[in-house]
Amino acid sequence: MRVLERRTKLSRMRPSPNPRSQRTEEQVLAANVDAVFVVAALNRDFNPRRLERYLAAVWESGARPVVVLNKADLHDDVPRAIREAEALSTGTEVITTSTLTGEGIDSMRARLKPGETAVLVGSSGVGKSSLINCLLDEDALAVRGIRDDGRGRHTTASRQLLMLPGGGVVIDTPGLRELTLWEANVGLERAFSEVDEFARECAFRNCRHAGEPGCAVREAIDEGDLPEDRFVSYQKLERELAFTARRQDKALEIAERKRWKQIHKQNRERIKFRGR
Ligand SMILES: Nc1nc2c(ncn2[C@@H]2O[C@H](COP(=O)(O)OP(=O)(O)OP(=O)(O)O)[C@@H](O)[C@H]2O)c(=O)[nH]1
Ligand SMILES: [Mg+2]
Ligand SMILES: [Zn+2]
Repeated sequence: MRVLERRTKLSRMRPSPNPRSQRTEEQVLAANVDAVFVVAALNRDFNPRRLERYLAAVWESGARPVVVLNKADLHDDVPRAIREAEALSTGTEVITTSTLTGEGIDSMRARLKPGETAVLVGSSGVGKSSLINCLLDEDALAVRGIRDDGRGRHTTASRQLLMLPGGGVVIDTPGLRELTLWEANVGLERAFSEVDEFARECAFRNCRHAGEPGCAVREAIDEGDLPEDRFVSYQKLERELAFTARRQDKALEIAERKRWKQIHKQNRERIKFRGR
């Protein structure tokens, strides 16, 4: 049997409880998965900017993203919610689910082929564990109690891997409070492919889209072809990535300096030893 190599890696910057002592470190959220279900809840907590951020990270990972809008039973205009989410999810499938009514569970199953692995990611309380229980058709995972308003609490404490009756594997993860991109050059381009397409039409190759003549991005915004907040969001993530990259370089530099100090120290000791 030939084992096909699967290499995907979903990462974020490791968050630190104390921002001042923040170490610049990668945290791998899932490795070698085929699909990532990005779960959001269709209630007041729905945050379009957060969804874009997740999608950039997933595209970068090499796995295919699927947007799952859960708690569809709580939304009074689901088609509109789908349209809005689709506008933020270029190239990504968007499905709606409800663990209460069972809506969309089959389409979620259909997104996972036998033998494939999928991970569910998203904020705490969006219903990741509840969705997996529905996929399994049994209450295998603990979910947050109805009476619990869940402020700041995480029900799932660690990753769990479960086999689906259909042959796939799903991984439940604890809810994420934040997702700072670690690296997402390809990811950002794919998650914002329409911005990228406009940018290709700019007169200058290194256009910053900040008022240069012949800027196709600005033109698209003025014409209403590109929502301004979508572009603002793209730029924000671009800046964030540049900032992280500088910190990564800095962290490398510090590690390198430490290494050289060590080498110099050893050399000095060797010289001292020889001198005796
Ligand atoms: N109305 C409604 N409530 C839901 C739905 N799915 C889940 N819930 C409720 O949402 C709450 C949170 O669900 P969980 O499955 O524990 O959420 P989670 O994403 O696993 O949360 P963490 O483990 O903390 O990351 C529970 O009270 C669920 O009963 C849904 O489709 N509709
Ligand atoms: Mg959970
Ligand atoms: Zn431009």
